Amino acid sequence: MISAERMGELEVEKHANYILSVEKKKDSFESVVMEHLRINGAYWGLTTLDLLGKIDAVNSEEVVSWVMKCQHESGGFGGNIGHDPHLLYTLSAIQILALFDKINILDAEKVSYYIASLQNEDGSFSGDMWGEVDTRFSYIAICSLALLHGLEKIDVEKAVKYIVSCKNLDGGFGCTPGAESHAGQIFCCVGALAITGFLDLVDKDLLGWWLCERQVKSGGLNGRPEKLPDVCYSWWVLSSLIMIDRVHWIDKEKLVKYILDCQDKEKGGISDRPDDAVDVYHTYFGVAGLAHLEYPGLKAIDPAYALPVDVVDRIFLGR
Ligand code: GRG
Repeated sequence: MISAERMGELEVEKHANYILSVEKKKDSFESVVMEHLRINGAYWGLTTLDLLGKIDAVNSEEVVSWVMKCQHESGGFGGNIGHDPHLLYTLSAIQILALFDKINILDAEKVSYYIASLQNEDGSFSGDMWGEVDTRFSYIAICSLALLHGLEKIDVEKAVKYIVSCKNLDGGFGCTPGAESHAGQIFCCVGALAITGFLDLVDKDLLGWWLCERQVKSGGLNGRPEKLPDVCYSWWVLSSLIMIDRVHWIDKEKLVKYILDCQDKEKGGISDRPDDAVDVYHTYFGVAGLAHLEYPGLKAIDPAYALPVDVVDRIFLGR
């Protein structure tokens, strides 16, 4: 493990205060643009606080009661109270409840039925009733149902076949068959295959090579060839590399430095690239990336479920 002194300082207190302040400033630019996906923002912010050891600063009863108000009669969740349900928001709702050990207040049958109803004949998943298909939704359905112990509600074999049909010659995966490989979609496909126990369908050396080539001179990672680095890929790329056992193929020390360079050292928060404006999304994936890099003092995070390891253990091992 690399010592904190050699790596530079993570501004733990400032990042925690930044996350808590975004929630309080309801009229701020960030709060307003996040209004429709508030539940995603809450998952990013709360998971960050948990990784930093600061989740006790939050009133969990208030959060849980708000999350439950975002549930639609179909069983799915909207991004905010009164908004239409979508798989994107349903996973965040389940993850937030998991953080507070409150999954049991859900009617798991109802939520699982909503998710299963979005599986298509070819095994793919639509995000909601309007039908857009994307491997993001395959991951979300599989991850959500696994957390609810309800994977038997879908045709897992067909779901896996569809994901494999999105695999490209470079070893990566895209959002639909034939679509360009992208680190975000690779995370989704590898995560879904990890959760269902089909990682043997990944060409680990070929994909590992493509993923470690995402590291650029500054130490940061991009999401596909010729693109700019972005802190969020510290999550999408590193999680994928960990799941296929190839994380030692990147320069960890340089990536830690890149993430730390993206901090707002005065006001807290992390941005996509050094000196850009911070937001909750990049703060989460920066901190989660550092957790994957074993930065001292952070909780470990599970690369497939995107939840702290102790939360995942509580769900699957009952401890
Ligand atoms: C629980 C962690 C978690 C995820 C839920 C929504 C989801 C499942 C996964 C999203 C995966 C994804 C597609 C991530 C990429 C996001 C991103 C930065 C897209 C930007 O794409 P471009 O083309 O950017 O604008 P580049 O970097 O290619 O220039």
